[in-house]
Amino acid sequence: MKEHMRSIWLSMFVVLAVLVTACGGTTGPTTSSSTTNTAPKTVNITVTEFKIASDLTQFSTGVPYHFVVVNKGTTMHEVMIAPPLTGTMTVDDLDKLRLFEVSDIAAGETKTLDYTFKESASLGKMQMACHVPGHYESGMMLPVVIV
Ligand SMILES: [Cu+2]
Repeated sequence: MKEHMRSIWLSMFVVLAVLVTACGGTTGPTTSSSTTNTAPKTVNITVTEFKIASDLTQFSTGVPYHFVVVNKGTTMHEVMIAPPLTGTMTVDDLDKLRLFEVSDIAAGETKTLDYTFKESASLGKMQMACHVPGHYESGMMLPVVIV
């Protein structure tokens, strides 16, 4: 009888121990990996007359990016990611093809935007550009690649 009670207590302890480890094993790693996956990657862009500089020009699809655009120039600028302006294409046409636009960045101002690329683009297909009249023609563009 004494021996029988001991085995019951032992089996209850084993069941309890299994439950505790099962819970700890599933909740722990899941929460920590989800927080690291969603942290966006910061991209620093500087605009001046008449140049766009970015610390990153190759992007990956599915990765969240946090674009920080600083206007270190003396006039209003914008940054658009769109195909190159060619032939008879107008800026209005580009507005329909653009991936995103950070517009009306005043001199000395910083604007931010979060964006995740969905489609890849080889060299020559997409570029960062400022389409304030006359700026693109003066060289305010930077080719980008999306893989
Ligand atoms: Cu500009």
